[in-house]
Amino acid sequence: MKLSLGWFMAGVAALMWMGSGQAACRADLGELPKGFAKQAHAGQVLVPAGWVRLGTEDGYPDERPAAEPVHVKAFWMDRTEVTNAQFAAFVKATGHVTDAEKQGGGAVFEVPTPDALRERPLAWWRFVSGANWRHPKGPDSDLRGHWAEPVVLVTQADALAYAHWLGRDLPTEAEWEHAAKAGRDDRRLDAAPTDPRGQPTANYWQGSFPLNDLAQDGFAGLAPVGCYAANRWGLHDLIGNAWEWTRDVHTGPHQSHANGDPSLLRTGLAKQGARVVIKGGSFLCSPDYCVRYRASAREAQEPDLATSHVGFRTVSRP
Ligand SMILES: [Ca+2]
Repeated sequence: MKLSLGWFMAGVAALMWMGSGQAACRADLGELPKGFAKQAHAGQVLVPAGWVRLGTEDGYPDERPAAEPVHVKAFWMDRTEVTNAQFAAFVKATGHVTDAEKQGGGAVFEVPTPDALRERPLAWWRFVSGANWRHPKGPDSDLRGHWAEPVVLVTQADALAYAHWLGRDLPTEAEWEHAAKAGRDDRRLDAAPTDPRGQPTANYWQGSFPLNDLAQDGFAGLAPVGCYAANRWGLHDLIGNAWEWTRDVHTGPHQSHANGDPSLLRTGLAKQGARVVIKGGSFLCSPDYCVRYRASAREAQEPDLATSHVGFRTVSRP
């Protein structure tokens, strides 16, 4: 087999990266978790009950104020983001047709030209006809070699359909943030995820966004799940890689005294026009633009818009 120079250099970069002290990346083709779709908690770990202070004083306005700690009951959570292989098994079993397939496409990140960047805001996003979870960059792309990456181009409804198929749910924001903080309440939670030598410990964007992704973390774009060390509760990639859907409506900043709009909470899910909370940041979050590779960070997302940087993981409650 003839290998191009590009492939060779990519291999050298990957070896250097794996030799840098991070957990070696599982280079499998998307193995399903042991007992998948048969055992109740396949692929999950038990997140212990505990108290978590939601939000921070050091982040964006909608992360403030850091509230009084809330108690979260124990629950099971997927060890990693749901992969393309897992989602494919769901689609095969149920015939589920995703929203992006019904809508004819989704929002896809593309590195813009400098000219495009000058001509329109958010020039790095484009609605690509034919983009969906099977064809994440458009009709000419497919999942070969990407089965172990998080499924993306899925809406909140798609994510809930998958979760319900397994008898599970999406996490609430409090559950998600409790799992990501894992009992910590220190200022390092608000810093870019790096080891003491400054090496990235999650998949985000190093370099100047959106033109130059240096991929010092080993990946430009999505990484296979589980490439980076787990947190102290055994959970991988809560920070970075793909944003993750929660089931919570975004009602504004953490202000326990705010009146808000109670109707948003009617079903616990999105009403027409409401946005929902996504957590964790993605491979696109950079220190110079979207500093959301942090447990407290949150974003309000249209629940019915499929994009190439939002995936999910599921939870089970006892
Ligand atoms: Ca990266």
